[in-house]
Amino acid sequence: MRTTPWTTLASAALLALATGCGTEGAARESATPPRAANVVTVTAYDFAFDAPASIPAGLTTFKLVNRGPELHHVQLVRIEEGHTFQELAAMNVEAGPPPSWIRFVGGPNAPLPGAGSQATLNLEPGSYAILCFIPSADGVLHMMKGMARPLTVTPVENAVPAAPAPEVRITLTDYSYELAPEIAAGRRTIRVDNQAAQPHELIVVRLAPGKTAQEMASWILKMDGPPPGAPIGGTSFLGQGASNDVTIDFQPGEYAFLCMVPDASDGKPHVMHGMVKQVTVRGN
Ligand SMILES: [Cu+2]
Repeated sequence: MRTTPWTTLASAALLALATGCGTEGAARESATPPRAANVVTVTAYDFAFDAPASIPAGLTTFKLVNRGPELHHVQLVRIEEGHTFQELAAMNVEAGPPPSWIRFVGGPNAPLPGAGSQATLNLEPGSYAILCFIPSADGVLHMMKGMARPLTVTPVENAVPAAPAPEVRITLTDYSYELAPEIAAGRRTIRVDNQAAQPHELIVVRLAPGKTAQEMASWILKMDGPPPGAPIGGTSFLGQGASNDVTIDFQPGEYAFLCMVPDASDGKPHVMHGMVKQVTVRGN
């Protein structure tokens, strides 16, 4: 039986990103979520999350603050009825594909240590987990070191039903990023929709001067030498039909979008299936 780990490759690459020399321009943690979303701050430490145990349903902005020094992200997972957080926490996540009773609903992807990132999504009531799939240098995933905690989303009346129209849309497919319109410099909210059969993520990397997305893609697979860019957020794994709005401060320059989700058929990260895109952000 083929085993397709659902975290390892993605996470190993992010680990190396954290330890390489960063470039300027990491996303700044700051205000103004779109409209009246409930704001939930999740603080990541080595190795724990500080987060509420229970939050109301509806439009929610997750603000990740990484107190590091290692790299962390927030992976929100919805647990279907009949299953529990304890069941999920006890699984060996590297031993095979994800169980059928969880759904990847995103969350803010990794910023540099010391920085922040954010993602907004519409949460339905139910049982969730907050996880970090990123490993330490010893190869052990942070979720196995304590970065896994349950989150209960409680029903509320008059939950904010949906986010306002985004400025930019990114559609995830097997295996590409469809971006429209182009991103202009400034603080932008991007709706990331996964319409593909497989889960995908959006790692946003601000490229160092003169570096390309292809160089980033090559580097992320080998992690040899300093990284040609710095992570500034994005969304963690999104299952089919899932959607996140990410808000990022873009300076003019070159950016890379990458997906390191292991492929359902061959286990290789999606970047090896061509899921990498270079994006130019122009000044106004
Ligand atoms: Cu992908």
